[in-house]
Amino acid sequence: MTFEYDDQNIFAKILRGEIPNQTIYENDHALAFNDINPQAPVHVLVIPKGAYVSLDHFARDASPAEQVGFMQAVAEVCRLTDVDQGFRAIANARSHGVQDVPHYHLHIIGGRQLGRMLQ
Ligand code: D5M
Repeated sequence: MTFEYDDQNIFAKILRGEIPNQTIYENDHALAFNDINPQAPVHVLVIPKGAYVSLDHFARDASPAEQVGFMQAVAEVCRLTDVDQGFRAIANARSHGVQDVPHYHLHIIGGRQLGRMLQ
């Protein structure tokens, strides 16, 4: 698998400051911001600052520091938002996964009772 990163994707533009975002948390390696089309009271996207297309790209090629920084951002999002009663984390990948934005992002969705996804 080769990963080709399109630096004109919308999250690359957010990282470059070309498009505004509602930031929840930021560190050296990751940015977390509100989804523009929220599916629940809490719907935050956590993205790495590096140029990774998808979860498998990030897991394969990101450095340990980037991976730790990303997971620290996930922890901070969970601390800063109302997900004490639970949440769902979703990473869509490529066409079968219905990924619209080709920069790896983890959806953190919560703040209400969610439906069962898998039977
Ligand atoms: O989901 C991509 C997600 O990205 C989708 O839930 C909308 C969100 N999105 C798109 N543009 C923006 C901006 N500008 N700000 C915040 N959120 C945005 P996917 O997993 O790729 O299908």
